[in-house]
Amino acid sequence: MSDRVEAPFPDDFIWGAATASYQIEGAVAVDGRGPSIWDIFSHTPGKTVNGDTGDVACDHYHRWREDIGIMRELGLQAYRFSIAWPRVIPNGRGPINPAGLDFYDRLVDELLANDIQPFATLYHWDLPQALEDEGGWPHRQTADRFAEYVDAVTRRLGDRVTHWITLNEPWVAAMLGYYMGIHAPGRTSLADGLAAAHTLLLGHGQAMETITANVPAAEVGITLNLSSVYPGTDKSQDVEAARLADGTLNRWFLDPLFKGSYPEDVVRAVGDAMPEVRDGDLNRIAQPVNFLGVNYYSPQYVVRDPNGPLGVGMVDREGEHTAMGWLVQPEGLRDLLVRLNEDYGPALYVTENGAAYDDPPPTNGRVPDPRRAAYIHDHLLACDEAIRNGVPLRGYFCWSLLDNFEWAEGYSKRFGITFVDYPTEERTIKESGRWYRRVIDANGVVPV
Ligand code: IFM
Repeated sequence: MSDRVEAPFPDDFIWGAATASYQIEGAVAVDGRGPSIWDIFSHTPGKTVNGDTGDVACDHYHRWREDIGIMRELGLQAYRFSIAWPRVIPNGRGPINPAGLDFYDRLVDELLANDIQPFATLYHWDLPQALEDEGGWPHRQTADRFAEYVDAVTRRLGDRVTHWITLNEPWVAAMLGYYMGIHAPGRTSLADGLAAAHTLLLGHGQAMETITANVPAAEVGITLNLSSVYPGTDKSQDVEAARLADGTLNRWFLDPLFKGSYPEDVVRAVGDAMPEVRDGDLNRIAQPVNFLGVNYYSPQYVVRDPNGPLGVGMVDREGEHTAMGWLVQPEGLRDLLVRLNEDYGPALYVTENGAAYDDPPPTNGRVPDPRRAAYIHDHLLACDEAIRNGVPLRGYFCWSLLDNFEWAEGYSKRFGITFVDYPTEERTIKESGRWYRRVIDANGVVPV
């Protein structure tokens, strides 16, 4: 019996799921991989919940065939994964490690043999530690090192991978890593955070040039963590605070990428912490992309708070929250997609969306996770609304294919549509995954 379709999606819409190298691969010292900032950070006492590290993670480095089998069972049309820079250039500069590239070569071949389109992300936060020792992302030359690495990867895989994402969530890499200190490498300077963000954007621009030279037919984009930012009250000071918060989270990246300038209001607010921007940088950053990747989880409600960063504070709202404590609000995704189309206009993919919940372990091969299925269901209806409002949304990737290493939260938070029993590495597709398969088969939203 075929499903009742609540919202049909366009015929060429792409359905996928996403992961990232350090979160799933494990095998951190295998086949010549060098250490990344996350190896060092996660091994530093007190930095992750339970002292968890990515040493083994989902052992995807050894179980990738089985994981492609799961993708097939889910009916995925595309798989977004990231490539680990320290596998490819273990010291961040200098010789390429062929064994590191071989791993992704095999993965891509097997994906294609199974009719699953690879979407490769080139940087999902695992900077080689050797480059952090030279100054890390705040150091301008790191963009050159990134372009060298991108050159090596795209020469090897560019004959088969057509969709490339330069960076995942540069806001998180820069701000949580260099300003708030809660992600690797754990620095706590606003100036370092902003300098890191600028080098990341510059690296994106240089990578765009490299990829288009090596793979002229490639579709290339960048993925940002974006949100709809609303004032917590209608007081003018909170409306202003929300505008500034939108500036630091969204416009700080969107404006340079799509308008070739940093937003003036935020430039004023950060004052002396503003990084050096050289002539030509913004032109390089603003080269046209083929698409923008949107990672959306939750909206933000903002008030003026004299003690918060730049005078901004967050407030919470009543309603459903995930295990991360994040408010569930699908309208935030609809508003965001509509706004991106109105203000910037690129083709869009939702490259991440999903939820952590405290799932029970499998019983008789089943993991009931109705709240996750409901979360994805409601966010897909929000995507449908956006499409009906003229938004050029091309695809949706749920986060995540597998439960995995959730950064500072370690293994305590499960985002997968597939359950991973870490002691045995056994995988079980959750009920949300079985439901997602029905969505893909129907090419539209079906009841949970
Ligand atoms: O797990 C992360 C992912 O690496 C980047 N985007 C958000 C996810 C959930 O926190």
